[in-house]
Amino acid sequence: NDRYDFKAIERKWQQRWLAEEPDRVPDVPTGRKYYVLEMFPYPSGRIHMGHVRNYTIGDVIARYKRMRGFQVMHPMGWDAFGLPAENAAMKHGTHPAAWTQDNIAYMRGQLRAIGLSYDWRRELATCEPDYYRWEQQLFLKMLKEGLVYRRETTLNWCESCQTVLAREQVEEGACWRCGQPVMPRKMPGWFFNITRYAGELLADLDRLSGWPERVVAMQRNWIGRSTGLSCDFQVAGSEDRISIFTTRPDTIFGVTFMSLAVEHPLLKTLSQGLPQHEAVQAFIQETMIAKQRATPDQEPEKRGVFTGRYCINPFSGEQVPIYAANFVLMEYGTGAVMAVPAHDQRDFDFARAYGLPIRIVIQAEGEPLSPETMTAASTVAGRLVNSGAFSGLDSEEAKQAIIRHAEQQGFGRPMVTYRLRDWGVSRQRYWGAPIPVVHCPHCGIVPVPEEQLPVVLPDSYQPLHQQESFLATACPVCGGPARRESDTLDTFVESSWYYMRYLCPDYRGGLVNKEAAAGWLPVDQYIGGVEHAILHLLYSRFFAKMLRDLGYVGIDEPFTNLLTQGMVLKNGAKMSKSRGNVEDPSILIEQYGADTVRLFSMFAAPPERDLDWNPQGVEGAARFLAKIHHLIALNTDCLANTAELAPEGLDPASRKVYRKTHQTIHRVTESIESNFHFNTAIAGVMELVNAIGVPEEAGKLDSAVLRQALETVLTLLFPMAPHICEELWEASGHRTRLADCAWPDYSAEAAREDEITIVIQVNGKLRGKVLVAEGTDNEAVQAMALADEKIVQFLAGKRPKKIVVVPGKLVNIVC
Ligand code: ANZ
Ligand code: ZN
Repeated sequence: NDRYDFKAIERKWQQRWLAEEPDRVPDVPTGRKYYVLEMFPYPSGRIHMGHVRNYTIGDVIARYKRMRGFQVMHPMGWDAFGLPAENAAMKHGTHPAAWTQDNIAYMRGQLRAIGLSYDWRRELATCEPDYYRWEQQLFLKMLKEGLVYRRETTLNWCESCQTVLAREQVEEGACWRCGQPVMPRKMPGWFFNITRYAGELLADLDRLSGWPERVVAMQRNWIGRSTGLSCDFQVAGSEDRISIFTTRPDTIFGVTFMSLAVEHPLLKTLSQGLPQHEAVQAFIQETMIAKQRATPDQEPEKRGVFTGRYCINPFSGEQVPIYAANFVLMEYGTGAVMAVPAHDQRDFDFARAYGLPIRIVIQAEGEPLSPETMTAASTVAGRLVNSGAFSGLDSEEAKQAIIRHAEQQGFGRPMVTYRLRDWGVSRQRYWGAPIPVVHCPHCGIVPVPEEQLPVVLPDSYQPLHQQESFLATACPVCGGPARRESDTLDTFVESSWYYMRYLCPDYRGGLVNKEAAAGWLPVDQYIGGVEHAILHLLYSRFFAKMLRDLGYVGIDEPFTNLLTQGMVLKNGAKMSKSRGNVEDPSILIEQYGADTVRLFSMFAAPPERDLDWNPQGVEGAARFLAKIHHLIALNTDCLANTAELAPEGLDPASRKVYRKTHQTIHRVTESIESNFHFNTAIAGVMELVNAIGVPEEAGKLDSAVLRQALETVLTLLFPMAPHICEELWEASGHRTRLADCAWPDYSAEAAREDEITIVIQVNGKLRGKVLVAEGTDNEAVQAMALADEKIVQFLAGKRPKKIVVVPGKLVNIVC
């Protein structure tokens, strides 16, 4: 089993594919369509094993579906904007555009070396003005529709660098570059109104039966729907009202104080003229700074300050003190919380810390609760106590009754809130798509006229707010001096619609050609890492719905099926630069060939599982391909022989191979169709190769049977190892490409095992017979014998002492 010359073979086929473009498809499909898409890479410099695995999975599916008669859309491109390009620019003084283009050129070569069957004519890079101009056009349309708006946000600001920092650029509260402390700074920013779609984004999760349940659950959780009551508390001695949102209206008689987010607008004036005012303002300031420094998983110690004012519980008429508190979020509900320390843990902690009263209003069965002895809030359901006319109701009934009462009295209403926030898309960075608006001192915010699109990034790679020549412009409305917007768009915007642009990369009439979209969308199979389970997928779903409503596309959901592939590990640890355990795909391909690398990564684990990279496994895959090469090389004559296969009268050895061939087609097809388990598919082909036997002896088999078996091996293996299979197919005299052949059908008749008669004896005497498939194992034969009607009658409930099975002949039951 010498290694075959994989280099020459792979070079030859890759050159042909490049020249002949066999995988090109039209912008509007002309047959049964299938759209398979892999998450496009960030052009970071080199591809890694995770990419190889992701793209090979997609490629195997694409090649398989083509053989199944589908017209397959299988594109590739580059998610080309983003921070690393700017960092590289700073470090090496190369322009982000040049750095990105160089990386793309290099990585494109790496992808070609894997033998991926893309329609390369559809390749796109999101940093090209020809891509982002359509995004800018859409932005203007969204502006018109109220789907994008501008408001103040708090950002991380480094005073010494005069720049906004991304979360990942803040290290322990300090700027990653100069080490100076980062300060919060209010600035206007642009937001996409994704919350308008919160309800639909949530409801349609039920339709995504082709997605991993885990991903659906993560999305559901992220959207986070809550239902409850919004209710107004009047500030004592004032006309001001505080609206709260609660999911527990049943606890409203247990309110002992009110907590406001530090950003709550009332806090500016609430304590004016009172001795508390200064302390409140200081607390607000402090908390805002601390919030900026906190990492998302840090839960800060609960702190607050009394405002000196009270508000009135509309149900009880009771006055409770108003606090500013650091754990209330302005972005959720109404930014105000009616605090019920007896039944909410955060309120409990706060009440204990500040000596506030705790009043029990829900009593569960069992031991009566007491505020003095409680060590934690009681959050279970029960009966209402101390709750006026509502006392005695159980908590679920009470929720409804209390909402109804508030509605009737006009101080409350049912309310649904979502945890999902509007999508802040402003980035104060250079390497992104410019936001196409102009700020005019007279006319305000003015959209850039469509015929002036794209607003192209200037050549100089400073942040746009520092580039006077970019900023200075004339107002499109009044012609007076105006300033361009200096923010660029979050790169997640580009990746929310790239799968549409692939369909018509040269289309000049808009973001997507409607006919192409109608023909190809939705994506039938999307494949990528689970790290994108939330944001990228949610944003893409939002875009699909929004573009549907804007009349671009006719789909509700972008991705019918989703496969989240597992990680590539080495000795159980994630491959990463910091661990120094990275396998470079290019070196592996150089050493073993693309087919081997592909085969190994498909064989070592099913796609959704983690894959452990091990050298023996790669060697094994290489040996297997070498064996096939050898087997076919020794039997090319047989492949050229066109004699008909006559199943009757085959010699036993040929009959076995004939049967195994059909069984293998069946098994491989099932493994792919049910859940893309290419590992079991490959194992099936390996068994068939074993069944054919030693290559030198294979010639003894019926030649039509051998031909069918060998052709089956090549066909079934083609999606995983396309170069060698195509080469051997051609070498054995075929004129058509293997890629153009149909996936084989199997014959159930041919796959059926021969049946043989097994004699059943009890204590050495013949008592019955069973028919079993040849090759059935002893245990199964024994079970069938014991289940045989005659034997059951004969044994009449007696337990056998011993059972002897003579394979292929008899079962003797001793009792
Ligand atoms: C009173 C109450 C009593 C509450 C009780 C809970 C238990 P979910 O389920 O996550 O939606 N809340 C409301 N707005 C808030 C905000 N902006 N920041 C922090 N907390 C806020 O949570 C809803 C509950 O979280 C609301 O119900 C409110 O506290 C609090 F025994 O109101 B609850
Ligand atoms: Zn103007």
